Amino acid sequence: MVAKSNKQPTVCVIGLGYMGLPTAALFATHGYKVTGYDVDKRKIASLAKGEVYLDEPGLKELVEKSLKAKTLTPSSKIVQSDVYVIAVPTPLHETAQRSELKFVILAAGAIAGVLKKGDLVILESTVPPKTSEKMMIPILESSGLTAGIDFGVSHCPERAIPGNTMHELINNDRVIGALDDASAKKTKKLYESFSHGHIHLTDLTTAETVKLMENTFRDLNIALANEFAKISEQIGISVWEAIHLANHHPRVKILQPGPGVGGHCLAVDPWFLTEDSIDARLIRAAREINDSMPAHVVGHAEQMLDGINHPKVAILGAAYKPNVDDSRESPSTRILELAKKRGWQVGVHDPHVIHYAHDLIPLDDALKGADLMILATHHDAYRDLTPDYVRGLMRACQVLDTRNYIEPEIWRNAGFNVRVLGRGQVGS
Ligand code: SAJ
Repeated sequence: MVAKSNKQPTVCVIGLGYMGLPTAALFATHGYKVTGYDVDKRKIASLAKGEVYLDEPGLKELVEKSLKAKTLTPSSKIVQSDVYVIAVPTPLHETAQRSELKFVILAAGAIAGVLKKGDLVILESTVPPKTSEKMMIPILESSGLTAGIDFGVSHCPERAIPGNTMHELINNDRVIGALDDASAKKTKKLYESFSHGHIHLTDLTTAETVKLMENTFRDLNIALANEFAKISEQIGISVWEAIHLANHHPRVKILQPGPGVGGHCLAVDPWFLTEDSIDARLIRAAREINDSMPAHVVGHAEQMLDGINHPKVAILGAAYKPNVDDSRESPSTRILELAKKRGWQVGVHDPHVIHYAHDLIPLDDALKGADLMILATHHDAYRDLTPDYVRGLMRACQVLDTRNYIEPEIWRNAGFNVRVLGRGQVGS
């Protein structure tokens, strides 16, 4: 049984990344004293100066407010608190299609060092089923305390979409998996402080699985759209029009094809769900289809560049989706690597991304002398690109649109060779 107290518990959020910082700021503006911990000292130093390093609508204001009110304290060490919220990355393993849980292990180990009776540990990071029960609780119990008797444990996976994080954190329903009723009650009370969504209670392992199922559902639906795109190219129709028409059926909601699925979630979570399963053929096939899309795009590019000596390609967009600064698992990176492998000169531009594994250059430099412009990410900033402007910079006037973003007829009438992914009738 977790000890009862009327005092507002203090909260320590471990990991101030895409979800940790927004969550810390929400607790800190809804009645809790929060310590925000991160291993990255630069993040802590930025926050201490009042600088917010994430580009999420509404986040800056909340962080500034809580820093000013001193309800959020950035810290380079885990401070003893009543509640610990683990929001660390859970990436794919470097060498296998399975989870890398070292950051959760480190966080749980550090918490075990300061854990006391009556505390609550909430895992927010996305993890494979049974991680809380089989991995996290034993580490926490190395403190000498017993889960469910001395301290509470719950899993409250975040379900907000990057680019609209604050709105979704506040308004989406929440699923809380808890070890026991006391943990469930305490966790619900915490999240109710800022959440307008319904809070659904379940056990730890179900909550872990629900989160993975949600992202797998989306990944699978996008794989279907991508397979439809490839088939439509062969048939000679536009997949975009076909999907639009099919979606008028009351029970059909096909997602959009594209150059592949990026980001830290959809490209990763289905592997977490299947890592110990022998019965997951469909999920694995969907992952493979989505992972095949960058090569499919480069195949189109290869045909369009046929006969051009020392081709130069401009890739527009390094982020994994429009209007965000996140390039993790971005299909653009894979397109870039495959293009370089073919010996093409490549210039990449992105108006939002700041930290990228490759060079980013100004738009004009990327387009200057290029033989093909690949629109990889449909940022709003690219809306204003006109054929007249682009023609003045490029060597060969060719566009490959992977997002059905441009008006092909306008560009064709201006003398461009245009291909749109999934549009079979158009082409070279
Ligand atoms: N994409 C397509 N076609 C589509 C939709 C998306 O190709 O029709 C691509 C995007 O371009 C991008 C990738 O999929 O490369 C993922 O983007 P996304 O916007 O679908 O999702 P994420 O990864 O930004 O956020 C997802 C969300 N999950 C679901 O919608 C089920 C979010 O709610 C989760 O909180 C997040 O994963 C997470 O953190 O798990």
